[in-house]
Amino acid sequence: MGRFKPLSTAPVPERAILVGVDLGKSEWGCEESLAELARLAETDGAEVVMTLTQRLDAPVPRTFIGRGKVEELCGYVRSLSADVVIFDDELTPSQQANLEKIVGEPVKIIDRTALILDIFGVHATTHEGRLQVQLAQLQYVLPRLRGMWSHLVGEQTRGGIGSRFGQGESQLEVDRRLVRARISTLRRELERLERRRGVQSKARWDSGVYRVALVGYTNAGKSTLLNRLTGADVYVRDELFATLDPTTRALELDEGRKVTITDTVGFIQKLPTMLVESFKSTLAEVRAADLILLVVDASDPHRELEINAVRSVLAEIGASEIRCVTVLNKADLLDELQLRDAAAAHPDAQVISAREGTGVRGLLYRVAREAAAGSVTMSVLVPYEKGLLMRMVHERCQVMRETYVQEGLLATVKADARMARTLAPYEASGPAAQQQGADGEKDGLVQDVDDKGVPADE
Ligand SMILES: Nc1nc2c(ncn2[C@@H]2O[C@H](COP(=O)(O)OP(=O)(O)OP(=O)(O)O)[C@@H](O)[C@H]2O)c(=O)[nH]1
Ligand SMILES: [Mg+2]
Repeated sequence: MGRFKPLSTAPVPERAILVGVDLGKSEWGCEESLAELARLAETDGAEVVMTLTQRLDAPVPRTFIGRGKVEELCGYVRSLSADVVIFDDELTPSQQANLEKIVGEPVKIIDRTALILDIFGVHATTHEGRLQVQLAQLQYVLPRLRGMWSHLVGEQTRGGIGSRFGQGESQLEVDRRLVRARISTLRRELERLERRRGVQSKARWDSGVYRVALVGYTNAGKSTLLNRLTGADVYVRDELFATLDPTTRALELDEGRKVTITDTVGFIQKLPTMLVESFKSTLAEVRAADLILLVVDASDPHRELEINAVRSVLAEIGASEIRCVTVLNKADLLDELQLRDAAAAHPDAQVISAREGTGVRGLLYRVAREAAAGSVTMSVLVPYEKGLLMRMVHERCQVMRETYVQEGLLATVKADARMARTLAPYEASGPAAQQQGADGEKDGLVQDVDDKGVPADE
């Protein structure tokens, strides 16, 4: 009977030792950064069994940490039966190889970057997201290729791989070539997808609509806010990098204007450069925004550091010029004094709780104000056959008064710069427009701006 007892399929968490080096340079203390690394490790399904730190002026070239520390590490790996050692900073390929040799198989030596790449691999759900992660993983792997990563490249390389070390130079060269080839294929495929998306968004009726992007440190509550604002159903979890793929939803403001709002990948300190590079198309959503809502977990003790980390990624992706409003989220976790402090540190911020819904109306009002800023008031006469344009007037402008006259829709609107350009050819300066201003209200033709604003012909 016992012979066919099924094996347990529940994954056993890998036992991880975390290693941090305090170089005395970073804004983030070594302890804080390691605490975050521990959360990343747990998100990736590991169990942290110990943390080791060392104070150094500069990393040791051969092994990153000093010789004595390496010995100490080896001791802990044995006594705690660790499966993996995770360094908080990026190791060079040779440091990684040297450490692996000293600590010995089958213990894996990885760094923060590899860990983040692993989490991304699990959380990417769209085709494009997966390709982006794969590209970043292969770029990470290429200089570290010693045989053990080749399974990532595809079936064709599996046969030749024996052990991790001591394989022939030629096989390694073959592997490298395959990885490089795969990298260029992925790049081409991503470019193709990006082009196609560009074409699609040009064709979409809402291109040119005011765009809001939710940006923030991972776990700040971006997806919760999107869900709250639009009734979307984006994955929310108390884990890091819960969301990778961008989700965009339309949102109608009280004054009738439609905006789109996009939730996307969270940022983190020491965000691997190759990830920023590979996620170009995802991050393009941020760059294309008219307004960034920088969502902050106001209850996090590292709030200010997180804001700085987000700002520096924004600068890195060329988005620092975009209008940005800070949103202090999770206000429900703060007491009155803390709330006052947070608001004093960010006097221009909107304070909300995405989970409870408090402050969300104020936030929407703020978005409406931002969207209206820089708008111009103009009178337009849109012919009846321009159905799409009429719809745009209702959904993207604030309509102050409107009259249906013989030639079409005569309206006085507040339009943002983009809409003003679109509407310029239809600007009404003739007597009809002036008439509207003079007696529109009297003749009863002025209609209230209705909520939907969608003409019946669409
Ligand atoms: N108490 C409280 N918790 C919140 C609030 N907003 C979000 N959370 C919680 O914070 C955690 C992270 O929320 P998400 O919305 O997934 O955060 P995110 O910014 O999308 O995170 P990533 O996708 O991982 O970058 C979840 O457990 C949420 O329930 C809030 O206003 N108050
Ligand atoms: Mg999210």
